[in-house]
Amino acid sequence: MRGNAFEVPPAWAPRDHDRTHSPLAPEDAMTQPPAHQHPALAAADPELAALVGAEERLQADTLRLIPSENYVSAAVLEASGTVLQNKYSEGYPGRRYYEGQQNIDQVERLAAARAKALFGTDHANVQPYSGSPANLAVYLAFAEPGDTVMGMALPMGGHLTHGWGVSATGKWFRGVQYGVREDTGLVDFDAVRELALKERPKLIFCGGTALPRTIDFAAFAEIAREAGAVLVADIAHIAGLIAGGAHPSPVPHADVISTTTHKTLRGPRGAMLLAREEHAKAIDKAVFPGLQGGPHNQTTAAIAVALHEASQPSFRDYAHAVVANARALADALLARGFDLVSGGTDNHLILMDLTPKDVPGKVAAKALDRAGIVVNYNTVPYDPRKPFDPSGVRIGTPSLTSRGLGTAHMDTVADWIDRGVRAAGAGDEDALLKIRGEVAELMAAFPAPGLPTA
Ligand code: DSN
Repeated sequence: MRGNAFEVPPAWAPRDHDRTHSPLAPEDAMTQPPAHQHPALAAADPELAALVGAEERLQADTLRLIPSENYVSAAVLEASGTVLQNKYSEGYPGRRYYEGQQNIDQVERLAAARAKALFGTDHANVQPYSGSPANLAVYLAFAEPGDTVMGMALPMGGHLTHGWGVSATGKWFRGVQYGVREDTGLVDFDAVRELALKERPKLIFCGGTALPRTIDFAAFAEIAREAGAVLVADIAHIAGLIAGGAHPSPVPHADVISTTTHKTLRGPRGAMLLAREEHAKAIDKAVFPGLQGGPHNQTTAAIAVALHEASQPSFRDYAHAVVANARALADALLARGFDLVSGGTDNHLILMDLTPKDVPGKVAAKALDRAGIVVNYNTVPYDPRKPFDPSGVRIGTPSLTSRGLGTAHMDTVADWIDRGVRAAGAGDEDALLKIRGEVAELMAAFPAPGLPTA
C-alpha cells in the first residue's frame, strides 16, 4: 500500500517531493527533518546515540496510537535542545534571583503572551515542569492539607492528580470522586452535583485521561458555583483541539486551566497554568517558590514555538482532522463489532472494552505492539479486572494525523486492529508480523514531523 492509494495528505504534511521542488511556506517549516543526525552525540556517546537512532526508527516505522502522544515539529525539537538550558532563572520575568536574564525574560514573556492570546486567558504561567506538578501547584494555591477535593476517579477516566488515593493529592487531601454512568459511559451531572453539595470540596477537577466525549465545562462551572468550589479544567488531552476550535473552550467557565503542552497541542513535554487575573498571584506563588525551582528555559522556548505553530490556520485544520479521523476510526471499529466506551468519540480518543472479544487489554496491547501498532492497555469504567491487567485498550489519532493520514485510511487502521486483536487471542505471531510489514509500508509513505527521513 502506498500513500497515493489514499487521499492526498493535507497541507501541514508536505511530502518529500514537495520539499524538493517547492519552497516551503513558513508554516510548513515545522515538518522539515532535523538538519543533522546528532553528530556530536554520535561522536561523544555512540551507545546513547544508537538508542536515539533506534527510537527515531521505531517512531518512524510504527503506527503510534497512544492518544497522549504526538510528533513535535523540527522547530520545537530544535528549541528544546538549545543553550537556554544552561541558564538558571528562578523567579519571573523582571523579578529574578539570578542575573543575565536579558534573553530568558523575553523568551518567557513571549511564551506567556502567546498562551494568553491562543486560549484567550488573562494570565498564563508557563513554568510547570509537567502536568502533575502543575496540578499540585493548583492545590497549593487554593487548598490546605486535609481539605476535601473532588475529581473523576482514575478508573473512570480521571487522572491520578485529581485526588486519587495512591497520589500525593489523595494522601494529603481528602479526595472524593465521581464517575460515569455504567449504561451510557457519560458523566451523570445529577450525581456530580449531589456529591459536590454534600462534600463541599475546595476544588473540583474536570477533565481526565480516558474521556472520549466532549467535556461540558458550563455544567461543571454551575455545580462548582453552587458548591463554592474552585473549578479546575484539566485540558491536557484536548488543549490542541481547543486551540484549533475542535472542542469547546473552558475559558469562560473555569477558574483555572491546567494543561500539558505535549499532547494534542504538539509541543515539548511541559505544562502551563492559565487563569483569570484574580488568581494570577496565587498561581504564580504556588509554582515558584511554592513548588519548583528554576524553570526549564529550553522547554519554555519550545512551548513558545509550539504555541506559535498552534496559532497558524493549518493547526485548525489539524485539530479538526484529528477529530474526523477519530470518528472515522470509531465507526470502522464499531462496524467490526468492537465495544467502545460511550459508544464512540467526540474528540481524539477511543476507549475500547475488549471483554466481548475475549482478549484482555494487556494481551491485546502487547500483541499490537509486536504488529507495529503502539497503544496502551487501560481500565474501562466499572472494570472487573485490575489496573495492571485491565479490560480495555486506549487509542487516539493525534500522531497519525500529524503524519498526514486522513479519514480514508481509518478503515485500514481498524482492520489492522481487528486482525491484531484476533491474532492476539489466537496466539498467531505470523499474522502479527504480516500486519507489521503492512504498517511499516504505509508509514514509510507518510514521513513524521521532526524525524529524519533517510
Ligand atoms: N500519562 C498521561 C496520559 O497518557 O494520558 C496522563 O498524564
